[in-house]
Amino acid sequence: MKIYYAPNTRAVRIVWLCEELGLDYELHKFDGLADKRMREPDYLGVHPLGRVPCLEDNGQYIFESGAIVQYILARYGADKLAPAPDSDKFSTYLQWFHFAEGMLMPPVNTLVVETRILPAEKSNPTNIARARKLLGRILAAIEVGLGHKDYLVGDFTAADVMCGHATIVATRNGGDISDKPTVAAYVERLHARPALQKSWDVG
Ligand SMILES: N[C@@H](CCC(=O)N[C@@H](CS)C(=O)NCC(=O)O)C(=O)O
Repeated sequence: MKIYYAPNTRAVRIVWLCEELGLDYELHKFDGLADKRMREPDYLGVHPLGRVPCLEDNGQYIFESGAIVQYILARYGADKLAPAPDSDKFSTYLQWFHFAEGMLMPPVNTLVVETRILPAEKSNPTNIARARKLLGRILAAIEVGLGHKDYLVGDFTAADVMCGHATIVATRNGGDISDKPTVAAYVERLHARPALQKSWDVG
Protein backbone atom coordinates (compact mmCIF):
# COMPACT_ATOMS: atom_id res chain seq x y z
CA MET A 1 0.00 0.00 0.00
CA LYS A 2 1.19 3.47 -0.84
CA ILE A 3 -0.21 6.40 1.13
CA TYR A 4 -0.22 9.83 -0.47
CA TYR A 5 0.50 11.93 2.56
CA ALA A 6 1.27 15.41 3.79
CA PRO A 7 2.14 16.17 7.42
CA ASN A 8 -0.62 17.45 9.73
CA THR A 9 -3.44 16.72 7.30
CA ARG A 10 -6.20 14.13 7.14
CA ALA A 11 -3.56 11.79 5.68
CA VAL A 12 -2.40 11.40 9.30
CA ARG A 13 -5.53 9.27 9.81
CA ILE A 14 -4.31 6.66 7.33
CA VAL A 15 -0.80 6.41 8.73
CA TRP A 16 -2.24 6.31 12.24
CA LEU A 17 -4.56 3.44 11.30
CA CYS A 18 -1.72 1.45 9.68
CA GLU A 19 0.50 2.05 12.69
CA GLU A 20 -2.24 0.90 15.09
CA LEU A 21 -2.76 -2.24 12.97
CA GLY A 22 0.97 -2.88 12.47
CA LEU A 23 0.60 -2.79 8.68
CA ASP A 24 3.44 -2.02 6.29
CA TYR A 25 3.01 0.97 3.99
CA GLU A 26 4.98 3.09 1.60
CA LEU A 27 4.71 6.87 1.65
CA HIS A 28 4.41 9.34 -1.17
CA LYS A 29 5.08 12.41 0.91
CA PHE A 30 4.19 15.95 -0.06
CA ASP A 31 5.96 18.72 1.83
CA GLY A 32 2.70 20.39 2.82
CA LEU A 33 -0.49 21.66 1.23
CA ALA A 34 1.46 24.32 -0.69
CA ASP A 35 3.50 21.58 -2.42
CA LYS A 36 2.95 22.30 -6.12
CA ARG A 37 3.27 18.59 -6.97
CA MET A 38 -0.23 18.16 -5.55
CA ARG A 39 -1.62 20.31 -8.38
CA GLU A 40 0.35 18.67 -11.20
CA PRO A 41 -1.41 16.50 -13.80
CA ASP A 42 0.20 13.28 -12.52
CA TYR A 43 -1.32 13.71 -9.09
CA LEU A 44 -4.61 15.12 -10.40
CA GLY A 45 -4.92 11.74 -12.13
CA VAL A 46 -4.74 10.15 -8.68
CA HIS A 47 -7.00 12.62 -6.86
CA PRO A 48 -9.09 14.92 -9.11
CA LEU A 49 -8.92 17.76 -6.57
CA GLY A 50 -5.25 17.30 -5.77
CA ARG A 51 -5.94 16.49 -2.13
CA VAL A 52 -4.64 14.05 0.45
CA PRO A 53 -5.04 11.35 1.57
CA CYS A 54 -5.10 8.90 -1.27
CA LEU A 55 -4.18 5.22 -1.22
CA GLU A 56 -2.77 3.00 -3.92
CA ASP A 57 -3.09 -0.72 -3.41
CA ASN A 58 -2.38 -3.34 -6.06
CA GLY A 59 -2.62 -0.73 -8.81
CA GLN A 60 -5.97 0.63 -7.62
CA TYR A 61 -6.46 4.11 -6.22
CA ILE A 62 -8.93 5.31 -3.62
CA PHE A 63 -9.42 8.74 -2.08
CA GLU A 64 -11.58 10.07 0.83
CA SER A 65 -10.05 9.34 4.24
CA GLY A 66 -13.14 7.53 5.57
CA ALA A 67 -13.35 5.29 2.51
CA ILE A 68 -9.63 4.51 2.79
CA VAL A 69 -9.99 3.61 6.47
CA GLN A 70 -12.92 1.31 5.69
CA TYR A 71 -11.00 -0.24 2.77
CA ILE A 72 -7.92 -1.00 4.89
CA LEU A 73 -10.03 -2.44 7.71
CA ALA A 74 -12.04 -4.62 5.34
CA ARG A 75 -9.00 -5.96 3.48
CA TYR A 76 -6.29 -6.03 6.14
CA GLY A 77 -7.91 -5.21 9.48
CA ALA A 78 -8.26 -8.81 10.68
CA ASP A 79 -11.40 -7.81 12.58
CA LYS A 80 -9.47 -5.28 14.67
CA LEU A 81 -10.47 -1.67 15.48
CA ALA A 82 -14.13 -2.08 14.45
CA PRO A 83 -17.03 -3.91 16.10
CA ALA A 84 -18.60 -6.68 14.04
CA PRO A 85 -21.74 -5.70 12.09
CA ASP A 86 -23.88 -7.89 14.36
CA SER A 87 -22.46 -6.25 17.51
CA ASP A 88 -24.71 -3.83 19.39
CA LYS A 89 -21.83 -1.33 19.18
CA PHE A 90 -21.79 -1.27 15.38
CA SER A 91 -24.33 1.53 14.93
CA THR A 92 -22.54 3.77 17.43
CA TYR A 93 -19.26 3.01 15.68
CA LEU A 94 -20.60 4.01 12.25
CA GLN A 95 -22.25 7.10 13.65
CA TRP A 96 -19.03 8.56 15.13
CA PHE A 97 -16.93 7.35 12.22
CA HIS A 98 -19.02 9.46 9.82
CA PHE A 99 -19.58 12.34 12.26
CA ALA A 100 -15.98 13.35 11.55
CA GLU A 101 -16.37 14.42 7.93
CA GLY A 102 -20.16 14.87 8.09
CA MET A 103 -20.41 17.28 11.05
CA LEU A 104 -17.05 18.18 12.60
CA MET A 105 -14.94 19.08 9.61
CA PRO A 106 -17.33 21.48 7.77
CA PRO A 107 -17.19 24.25 10.42
CA VAL A 108 -13.48 23.54 10.92
CA ASN A 109 -12.97 24.06 7.18
CA THR A 110 -14.86 27.35 7.41
CA LEU A 111 -12.67 28.50 10.29
CA VAL A 112 -9.46 27.50 8.48
CA VAL A 113 -10.52 29.43 5.38
CA GLU A 114 -11.80 32.49 7.27
CA THR A 115 -9.02 32.78 9.83
CA ARG A 116 -5.95 31.33 8.12
CA ILE A 117 -6.30 31.44 4.37
CA LEU A 118 -8.23 34.63 3.59
CA PRO A 119 -6.55 37.97 4.20
CA ALA A 120 -8.13 39.76 7.17
CA GLU A 121 -10.00 42.25 4.95
CA LYS A 122 -11.76 39.43 3.11
CA SER A 123 -12.67 37.29 6.11
CA ASN A 124 -16.29 37.40 7.26
CA PRO A 125 -16.92 37.80 11.02
CA THR A 126 -20.48 36.46 10.69
CA ASN A 127 -19.22 33.25 9.11
CA ILE A 128 -16.58 32.93 11.82
CA ALA A 129 -19.08 33.46 14.65
CA ARG A 130 -21.54 30.97 13.16
CA ALA A 131 -18.86 28.33 12.59
CA ARG A 132 -17.53 28.73 16.15
CA LYS A 133 -21.03 28.42 17.58
CA LEU A 134 -21.81 25.31 15.51
CA LEU A 135 -18.46 23.75 16.39
CA GLY A 136 -19.21 24.32 20.08
CA ARG A 137 -22.48 22.40 19.73
CA ILE A 138 -20.79 19.62 17.78
CA LEU A 139 -18.04 19.24 20.39
CA ALA A 140 -20.74 19.22 23.09
CA ALA A 141 -22.30 16.23 21.31
CA ILE A 142 -18.96 14.43 21.56
CA GLU A 143 -18.74 15.34 25.26
CA VAL A 144 -22.12 13.67 25.82
CA GLY A 145 -21.35 10.79 23.44
CA LEU A 146 -18.17 9.90 25.29
CA GLY A 147 -19.94 9.86 28.65
CA HIS A 148 -17.78 7.76 30.97
CA LYS A 149 -16.06 5.89 28.15
CA ASP A 150 -12.39 6.31 27.25
CA TYR A 151 -13.16 6.16 23.54
CA LEU A 152 -16.26 6.79 21.46
CA VAL A 153 -17.36 3.16 21.33
CA GLY A 154 -15.68 2.04 24.56
CA ASP A 155 -12.49 0.40 23.27
CA PHE A 156 -10.32 2.29 20.79
CA THR A 157 -11.67 1.86 17.23
CA ALA A 158 -11.30 3.41 13.80
CA ALA A 159 -14.13 5.77 14.79
CA ASP A 160 -11.52 7.42 17.06
CA VAL A 161 -9.06 7.59 14.17
CA MET A 162 -11.66 9.54 12.16
CA CYS A 163 -13.51 11.51 14.82
CA GLY A 164 -10.60 11.77 17.26
CA HIS A 165 -8.38 13.26 14.60
CA ALA A 166 -11.15 15.67 13.59
CA THR A 167 -11.65 16.63 17.25
CA ILE A 168 -7.96 17.42 17.67
CA VAL A 169 -7.97 19.46 14.47
CA ALA A 170 -11.10 21.28 15.71
CA THR A 171 -9.39 22.22 18.99
CA ARG A 172 -6.45 23.61 16.99
CA ASN A 173 -8.70 25.77 14.85
CA GLY A 174 -11.00 27.60 17.22
CA GLY A 175 -13.01 24.79 18.81
CA ASP A 176 -13.30 25.71 22.48
CA ILE A 177 -13.22 22.74 24.87
CA SER A 178 -12.45 24.70 28.03
CA ASP A 179 -15.95 23.79 29.29
CA LYS A 180 -15.75 20.20 28.01
CA PRO A 181 -13.52 18.20 30.38
CA THR A 182 -14.45 14.85 28.85
CA VAL A 183 -13.42 15.94 25.36
CA ALA A 184 -10.23 17.47 26.81
CA ALA A 185 -9.34 14.17 28.50
CA TYR A 186 -10.17 12.29 25.29
CA VAL A 187 -7.82 14.53 23.30
CA GLU A 188 -5.04 13.89 25.85
CA ARG A 189 -5.68 10.15 25.67
CA LEU A 190 -5.42 10.22 21.88
CA HIS A 191 -2.23 12.30 21.97
CA ALA A 192 -0.67 9.70 24.27
CA ARG A 193 -1.02 6.93 21.66
CA PRO A 194 2.40 6.23 20.12
CA ALA A 195 0.83 5.40 16.74
CA LEU A 196 -0.70 8.89 16.54
CA GLN A 197 2.49 10.58 17.75
CA LYS A 198 4.35 8.90 14.91
CA SER A 199 1.78 9.89 12.28
CA TRP A 200 1.68 13.71 12.41
CA ASP A 201 4.91 14.02 10.41
CA VAL A 202 6.35 10.75 9.23
CA GLY A 203 8.85 9.90 6.53
N1 LIG B 1 -13.11 14.70 2.69
C1 LIG B 1 -11.74 14.54 2.26
C2 LIG B 1 -11.01 15.85 2.46
C3 LIG B 1 -9.63 15.86 1.80
C4 LIG B 1 -8.95 17.20 2.02
O1 LIG B 1 -9.57 18.28 1.90
N2 LIG B 1 -7.66 17.16 2.34
C5 LIG B 1 -6.90 18.39 2.56
C6 LIG B 1 -5.84 18.15 3.63
S1 LIG B 1 -6.53 17.82 5.24
C7 LIG B 1 -6.16 18.78 1.31
O2 LIG B 1 -5.58 17.93 0.66
N3 LIG B 1 -6.18 20.07 0.96
C8 LIG B 1 -5.45 20.55 -0.18
C9 LIG B 1 -6.10 21.74 -0.79
O3 LIG B 1 -7.08 22.23 -0.23
O4 LIG B 1 -5.64 22.17 -1.83
C10 LIG B 1 -11.09 13.39 3.04
O5 LIG B 1 -11.56 13.10 4.13
O6 LIG B 1 -10.15 12.77 2.52
